[in-house]
Amino acid sequence: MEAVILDVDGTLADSERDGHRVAFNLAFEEFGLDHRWDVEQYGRLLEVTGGQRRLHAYLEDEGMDAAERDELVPRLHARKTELFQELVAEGKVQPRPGTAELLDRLEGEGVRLAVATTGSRGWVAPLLDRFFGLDRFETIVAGDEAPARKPDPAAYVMALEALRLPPSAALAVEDSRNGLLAAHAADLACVVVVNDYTRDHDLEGAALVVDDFGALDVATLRRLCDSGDGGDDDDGGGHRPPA
Ligand code: XBP
Ligand code: MG
Repeated sequence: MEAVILDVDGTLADSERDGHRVAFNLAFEEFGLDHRWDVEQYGRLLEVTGGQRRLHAYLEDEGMDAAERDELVPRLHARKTELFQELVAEGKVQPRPGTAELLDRLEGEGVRLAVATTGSRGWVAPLLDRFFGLDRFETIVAGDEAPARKPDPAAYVMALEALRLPPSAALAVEDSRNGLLAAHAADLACVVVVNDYTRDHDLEGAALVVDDFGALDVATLRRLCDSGDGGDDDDGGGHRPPA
């Protein structure tokens, strides 16, 4: 294992319930809209990755036509991104326990670090810099750069290209089914660290599912990455979920 590629929302950062969800609600309020996403409803809305896509899906369900959504969503989402950054700066969003320690241990053993997230670069870079220091990630692929969002593999494929590594030399760390599917579609083995929103997801095919980062050490990650056969799908082995 030469590199670990980490997801952000729900994985490196406990960012959804008290971060993005609150930022969306504050943006709705500022725009004079009476929508409010409660914790349980937001868990369902997370099935749609990407904040703008999530807003489009929700507002379409609420009966807003495409023309009005096309005008509103970019503005609403841009403000939401600013509000989310303010929440991060106020300490309302924290790294998940054990993440900084794991990154230290990985670096200590010469493992290269990268990020592949659906989130917007506008908040991704400042959050990673605040929590971990930006320069420790050799490459960061955010939702803006990837042509498609998870479960599409684009972010992971781009991260592997930037690392100049085959999927067999890297391991993905995710929190959700969409993230696991994206990693597998990029032929990466994937460890899932679940959270309250993703504990009940179908995580079939994950190399390992754990409740927190305390259960992860470099030797375990190395074993899980190196146990695959390069993801050769023909024999049904490797990193892809069982057929
Ligand atoms: C999670 C997402 C993101 C965040 C909101 O991304 O789907 O859309 O919910 O961020 P990941 P934006 O788990 O891949 O990090 O509003 O910037 O999209
Ligand atoms: Mg995630």
